[in-house]
Amino acid sequence: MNEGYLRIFGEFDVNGDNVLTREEFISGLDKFNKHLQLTERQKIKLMEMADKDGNNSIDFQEFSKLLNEIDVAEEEEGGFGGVKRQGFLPGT
Ligand SMILES: [Ca+2]
Ligand SMILES: [Ca+2]
Repeated sequence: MNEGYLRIFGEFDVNGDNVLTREEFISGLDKFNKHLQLTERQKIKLMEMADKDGNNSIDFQEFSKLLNEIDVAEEEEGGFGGVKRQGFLPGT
């Protein structure tokens, strides 16, 4: 269990039911968007990346997988390279 991821998940999960709806995910991203500068399209793409089983909601398992993928993608693409450094993800 990654406590840092759990903390971020909690920030996204406004109503505390341990599942992120599409709305919670998108508005969660918006909270950090001043750093990330994601377009609407990128946000939807992230949502689709995160939602592995395609049920339009994101549970913690899916969420932490997404964060792992972002970690991995950091070096390859550089697109989310600033995510961790700018405080979106806590230091591990
Ligand atoms: Ca929720
Ligand atoms: Ca899902």
